[in-house]
Amino acid sequence: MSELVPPSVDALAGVQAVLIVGFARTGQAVARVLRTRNLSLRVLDDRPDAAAREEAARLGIELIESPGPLALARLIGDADLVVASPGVPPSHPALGAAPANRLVSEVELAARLSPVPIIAITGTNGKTTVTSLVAAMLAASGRNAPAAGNIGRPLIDAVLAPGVDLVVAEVSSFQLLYTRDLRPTVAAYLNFAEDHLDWHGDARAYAEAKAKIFARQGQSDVAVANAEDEVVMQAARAGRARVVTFGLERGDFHLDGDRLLGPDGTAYAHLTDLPRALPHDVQNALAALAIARDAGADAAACRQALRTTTVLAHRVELVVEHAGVAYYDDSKATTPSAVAAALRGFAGVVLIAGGRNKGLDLTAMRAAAEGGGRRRVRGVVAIGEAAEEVAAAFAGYPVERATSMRDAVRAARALVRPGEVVLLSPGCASFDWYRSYEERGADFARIVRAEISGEA
Ligand code: UMA
Repeated sequence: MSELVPPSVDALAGVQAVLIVGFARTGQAVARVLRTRNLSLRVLDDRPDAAAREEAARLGIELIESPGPLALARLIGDADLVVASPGVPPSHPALGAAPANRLVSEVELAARLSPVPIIAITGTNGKTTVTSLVAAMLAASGRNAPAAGNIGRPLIDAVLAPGVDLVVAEVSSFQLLYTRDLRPTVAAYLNFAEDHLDWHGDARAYAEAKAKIFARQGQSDVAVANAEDEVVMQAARAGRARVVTFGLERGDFHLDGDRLLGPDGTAYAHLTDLPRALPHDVQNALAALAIARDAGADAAACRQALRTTTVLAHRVELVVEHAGVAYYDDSKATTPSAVAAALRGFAGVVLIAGGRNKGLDLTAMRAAAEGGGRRRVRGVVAIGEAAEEVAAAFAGYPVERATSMRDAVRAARALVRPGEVVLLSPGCASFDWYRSYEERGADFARIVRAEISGEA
């Protein structure tokens, strides 16, 4: 186990005026914390909703909406610190204008203010699952270790909550970009595939942001890395922390036959003990074990958590089985690499894919569908703004186009045969048709159930 040392740089030395950019969940949590510290606070939001306006009024903070260039220059000039919400892109004029040494993400601010150690978990896929599993393993070991960050609760809220021993933070590339002093006691980088190119600009910028998770670690810290992912391993080796690896075939934590083993030969589970054992489920379990053990969880607690945690919603979640066909909601898969991870678990799939492409190469979905010399996809239903790109990626396959989720489900049901699965795994964001991937998945599940019961 690594030494648990809290980061202790005082973020607020010399800071009098703070500008918060983005005033939703994150910005509001930052404001509530900073308001107690006698600072001059302002918030900027281009499209505040009613709740944001109300909260600004309640806190007595000036909310500036879509300032013009002159007003923006003045706002930035007046601020000693600019705190960026994760969803505000680097191309935003406020972030472009802020001097680099005064610009921080909320995760950076939380790390600087944190009195407790932070376990940080990043990667393109599996972050939320691994974060929840690690938090469950630590909780079962008697530690007060809430999950926070990209998983939903702003990190700044969790690190300053009373009675907390340590925090398990899911961190996205958005949250890592403007970090400098973040030094997780245990940092994990699960895997790398292209994502969010519309936000970061290119794959290199995205990879550089992710690699920051290890950059400030010292020798007493632990870097947990995927032994089977070269981008991840390079980032881990470039840091100073002790590297602990995981992987299906190789790594300190690995799969041996049907057993999940630790570096000293400790067996944590058989595949049949896991609630579901698709290849990516096993990778996630091995990663969680590596992280939790190095953060101080007991072996028995880890075993218990592995057996009892449930599959998170919209992640290859079984909706229903009917007439020999299983319907899965994998709406959380917003990248081709996440689609690939889901496809590896199945043989005959009718895939519903598409939505709003995040600037990614969708042909990667086809490569995954044909990986290992097996044709995993038998038919495709292309949806949303990216329907034509999906159809092009799967040229030569039976492809139907659908202009609503109901049409998509009907088209998939017409294509699928008994023994196969219908998998909603879009490889794209949901924002063309929905407000969130959750809404998309829920709509899919509702329509599937309605169509089936209509037939029964
Ligand atoms: N805004 C602007 N100008 C812009 C963009 C946004 O003013 O150009 C304003 C919006 O009007 C809005 C606010 O910024 O009022 C939204 O900020 P935000 O997008 O950072 O939303 P939060 O509610 O603060 O949620 C963020 C994360 N959202 C994103 O990264 C997009 C949440 O992750 C996270 O849980 C939360 O902080 C806690 O700190 C969500 C997410 O979708 C789950 N993450 C992405 C993913 O998982 O793929 C990375």
